[in-house]
Amino acid sequence: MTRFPLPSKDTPVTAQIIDGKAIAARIRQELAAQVETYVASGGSRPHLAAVLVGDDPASAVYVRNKERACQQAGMLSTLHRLPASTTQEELLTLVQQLNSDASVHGILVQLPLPKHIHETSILDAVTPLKDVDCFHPENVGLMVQGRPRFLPCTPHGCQELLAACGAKVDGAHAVVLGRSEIVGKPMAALLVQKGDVANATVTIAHSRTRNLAEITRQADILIAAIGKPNFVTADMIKPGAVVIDVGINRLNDQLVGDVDYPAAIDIASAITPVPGGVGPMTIAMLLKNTLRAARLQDNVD
Ligand code: L34
Repeated sequence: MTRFPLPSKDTPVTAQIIDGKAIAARIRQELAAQVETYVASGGSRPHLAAVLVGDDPASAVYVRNKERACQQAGMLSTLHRLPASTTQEELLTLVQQLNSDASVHGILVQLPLPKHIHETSILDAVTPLKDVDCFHPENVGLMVQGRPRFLPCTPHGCQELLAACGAKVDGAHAVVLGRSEIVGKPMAALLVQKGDVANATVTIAHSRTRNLAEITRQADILIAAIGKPNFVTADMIKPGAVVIDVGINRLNDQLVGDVDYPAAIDIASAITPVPGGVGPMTIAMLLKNTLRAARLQDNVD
């Protein structure tokens, strides 16, 4: 009889690497086809207006990636580049101008904004039907109530990655590490909902959580979005867990996630790399929302 070694502490299994770059490329290809079908049937060609204030080099890379992805999917994109010295009033005027421009379907104000600008005031000014980030309180409310107009890009991208790797989310314990408005809070809201890639038991943990490792060790699904390089160490991961690393940190000229990847790879059953994991999915989900925004403005949906 042939005996196969069972996975144990002594025989580490290497995790499945969840290829976000490839999954995002496939989704973008499907979107490109949907755009052509939509335009051929008389719909508007989706148009994203991106606003980049200041000269944060990372933001410039992300916005450039977004623009390129739009164009590759047959969507229009316009970049509004403003100096770091832009006043809140000037930025507000631009947002209002984009709100009333019928040729623009989606508005993206790249974060972070310079410190002298009140972020919430700007984001609240984006008209809800063009809010492709799903940051407006009306859209967050609709999403939390399970009747979304848009889905938030990064959390939705994480959900797509969980679906793609075949993670069993239904009934699982998902621990979301981080409580930001852009990732942690909406991520938890999506995972706890009734539906596909959802129905999880969700814990939100954060910088003030007591006995953090004890909690993360209970996670069947661990979403790391705390913004600290290599924060999640081996002892914080349950063997066989699915680990989604949302962090993008620059450490000694290298991109690293929130998870100590080399250590985690021998413990998790599946894990996203950084780069090439969640980042590309955020962009693919933004494109999805931009097509949806065009449909909303065309009064198709
Ligand atoms: N308004 N601001 C708004 N919406 C967003 O959804 C974002 N976010 C975050 C920062 N500010 C935002 C992004 O777009 C983070 N983020 C983002 C998007 C894309 C990528 C990373 C972060 C990305 O493309 N990452 C690549 C590596 C890029 C590189 O080389 O630096 C990756 O493979 O992870």
